[in-house]
Amino acid sequence: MLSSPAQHAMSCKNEGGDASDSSLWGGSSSDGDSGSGSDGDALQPAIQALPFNISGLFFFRNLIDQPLQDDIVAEIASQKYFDRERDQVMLFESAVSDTSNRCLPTWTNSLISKLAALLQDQVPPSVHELLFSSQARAGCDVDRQLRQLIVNMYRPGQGIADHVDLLTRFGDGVMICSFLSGIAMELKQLSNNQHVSLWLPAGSVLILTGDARYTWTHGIEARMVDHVQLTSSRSRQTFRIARQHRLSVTIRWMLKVADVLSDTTQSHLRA
Ligand SMILES: O=C(O)CCC(=O)C(=O)O
Repeated sequence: MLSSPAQHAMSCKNEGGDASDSSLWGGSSSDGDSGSGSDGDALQPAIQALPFNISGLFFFRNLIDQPLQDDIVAEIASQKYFDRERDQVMLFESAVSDTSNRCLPTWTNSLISKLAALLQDQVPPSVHELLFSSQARAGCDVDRQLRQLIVNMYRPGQGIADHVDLLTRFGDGVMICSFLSGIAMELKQLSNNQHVSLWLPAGSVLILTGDARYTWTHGIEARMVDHVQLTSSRSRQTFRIARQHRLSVTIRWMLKVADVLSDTTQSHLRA
C-alpha cells in the first residue's frame, strides 16, 4: 500500500528559449533562457496520421474540443504548478484510506471521465476497459489500480528523451493529451528502427497500449521549430511551425509494486 500524498511535485531542467508571460507558469517576461534546440531543418516532416498500423496505438487528432481544452488549461493554471524552475508536475493517486489524501485534483477526474465518454465508441471495448475500467470501481475496490499523471509544460526548444514508460512502475494503457499548441512526437520501434514523426496538435490524444506501449519509444526532440506535413483532400504541404508553449497531460496506471514516489527517472528525461 502506498502511503504517498496524492500530489507530489517535481521540478526538472529548463532549457526553453521563449520568454512569454503566462498565468500558467508565473514566469516574468525577463525569463532570459536561450533556446537549446535547432530548428529541425534537416528533419523528415511530422505527419498528421500514421502511415501504417502500429499495434496498440490509437491516435485522435481532435478528441478534446476547444471548450474542454480551455477548461483544463484554466484548471491547471489555477493550480500554479509551474514557475521558472518547475515545468513538470507528477500527481499520484494514493491508496491510503484517508480520503483527504486519496484523491487526485478534481480537474484530473473530470478530464479522465470525459475521455472515457469520448473514447467509448472510438476504441475496442477491451482497450476502453484497459484504460478506464479500474477507474469505474473507484472508491469501492481496494484492489483497483491507481493513477499517476504527469503534467508537462514545454517551452519552445524543450523536449523529452525517447523512452518507454518504466516497465517496473507503470502498467499498460497510457494516454497523452496535448493542450495549447502542437508538437512533433517521435515514435521509434525498438526492434527494427522503424521511425514515425507524428504531429500532435492541441486537443489530440495519443493512446499507447500493448506493442505500442512496450516495444516503441516515444519522445520529443528539443528544438524550436517543427516541420509538419499537413494534408487536405486537395493538397499536401509542409509547413515550418515555430514551437509555442505546450502543455501535456500523461495519464497512466501505477503498478501495485511500484514505489513511484522514490522515482525521479521520468523527470530526468526532460531536456
Ligand atoms: O509530454 C508528452 O507529450 C509526453 C510525456 C511523456 O512521455 C512522459 O512524461 O513520460
